[in-house]
Amino acid sequence: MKTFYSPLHVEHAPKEEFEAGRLSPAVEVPERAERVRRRIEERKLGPILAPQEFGDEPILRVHEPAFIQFMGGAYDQWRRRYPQDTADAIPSAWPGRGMRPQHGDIESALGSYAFDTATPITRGTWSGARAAANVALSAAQGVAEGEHAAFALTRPPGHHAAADVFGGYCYLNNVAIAAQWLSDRGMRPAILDVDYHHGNGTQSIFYGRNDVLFVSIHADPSFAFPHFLGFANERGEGAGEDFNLNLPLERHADWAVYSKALATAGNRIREFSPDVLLVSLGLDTFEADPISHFRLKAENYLRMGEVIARLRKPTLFAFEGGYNLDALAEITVNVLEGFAIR
Ligand code: FKS
Ligand code: ZN
Repeated sequence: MKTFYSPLHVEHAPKEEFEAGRLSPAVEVPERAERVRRRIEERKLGPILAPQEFGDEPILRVHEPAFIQFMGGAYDQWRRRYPQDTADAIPSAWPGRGMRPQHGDIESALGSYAFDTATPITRGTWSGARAAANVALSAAQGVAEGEHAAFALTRPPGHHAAADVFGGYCYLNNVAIAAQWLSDRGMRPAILDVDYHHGNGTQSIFYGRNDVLFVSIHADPSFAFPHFLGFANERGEGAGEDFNLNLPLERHADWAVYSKALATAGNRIREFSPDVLLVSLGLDTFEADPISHFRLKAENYLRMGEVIARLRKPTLFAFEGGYNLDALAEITVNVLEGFAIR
């Protein structure tokens, strides 16, 4: 299996996020993707390739032009506002109900475009986010040209980012951009999101459409981030009705619980009969993940790969969350090897 990877992600290195009432050390760090890359080399999974540059166009098929323009200049705007400081850009005020989103000033724009305080904009954020989109697009191109599978080692992740919203460590929705690119080339994509957190951004981007299926298995938003989307009764709207499937699980879901949801997801995907499958591959369902509560074990990820392989579709895996640095590389590659063996 080919892996696509760009070193530009290393320059996206948030130091801290505001979480649980305090500034705490960031968990979405460069080391995550670096460890996975090294493991792919060690296990000889296949070549690791640099992405091609796809330009703005495929990004603008998913994201709002004004949002892209803002993201491109946000760090410089922030530095001009706080020249004596080195802190990353984190919003501190939002347009609440009855107020009006504004974008003319860095503080108002941050609050209008962001949905949390965990997603700082640093000097290297924009180049890293764009590189991740190119990594996902390059993997999509590989699959479109006949590869049975490809791994996009995307960092920063993408599934929480909506058309004009960033948050949850995500700036550009890598998987949505790749899915739209494939759809624009005549393919019917299904997206399977296995991250612990609901892919609210991906859901919202495709919510009104029946040409892209979105299926997500995640911690119930009644107790888990992103809190405001991902409930079972969100089934799509208009033409998209019944083309969105949320499978929220209990706090401590283990493989017995998880594998049932995965089978349900698989049934819906088979029924949709896509030309291509995109997997938002979050590894924060692991039993020792520091920010999550599911209880999957390392070998369960081999099974996960096998179950996905049995769908027998050209498959693009895109890296999302997963924060246990000691296990992350092993469990990520387990999914890819489980898929390849099958
Ligand atoms: C819990 C606060 C949670 C933010 C969690 C973000 C999760 C991001 C992710 C992604 F794949 F996007 F990286 N804070 N008290 O894992 O879904
Ligand atoms: Zn997650």
